[in-house]
Amino acid sequence: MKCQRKKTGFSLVEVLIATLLVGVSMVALLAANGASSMVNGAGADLSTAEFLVEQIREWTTVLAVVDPQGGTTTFGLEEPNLVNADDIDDLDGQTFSPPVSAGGNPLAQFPSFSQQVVVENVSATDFTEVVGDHSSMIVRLTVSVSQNNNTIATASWIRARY
Ligand SMILES: [Ca+2]
Ligand SMILES: [Ca+2]
Repeated sequence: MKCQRKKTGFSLVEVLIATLLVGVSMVALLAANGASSMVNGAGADLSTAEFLVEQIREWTTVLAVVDPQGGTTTFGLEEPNLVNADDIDDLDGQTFSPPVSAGGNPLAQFPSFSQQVVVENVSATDFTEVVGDHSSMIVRLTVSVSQNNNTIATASWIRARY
């Protein structure tokens, strides 16, 4: 008499295929997680850069367009140091590394970032046309924020001397 046993469980091939599929899924999940982390990191860096642009914007908001004492005699820093800056062109050509706050104080918590400031007089009819220092009533400020020497945010805005 022949005894027939019913097969139960999985064959070796089925187990190997299932293991392979689980492994491929795990690799895909890890890759997606890594890509997500990189995107989150880039987003955080960009947010920091925008914050640092805003610090310069706030600082210059309270500064005069031309020096309160010297007027248009000098383009650049008339004071002995930046702590005493009192007009916008005092910041021209400055690089702040570590970056500075709206009060001009170093922000040591961002050591890999720096702020570069350019101040230029531009045409009153074309803000993209740079003219001679103090030769127009319009000043354009450009702030670039870099991280490890890579520029990641730039912003320009206009101030008028009226
Ligand atoms: Ca000044
Ligand atoms: Ca000045």
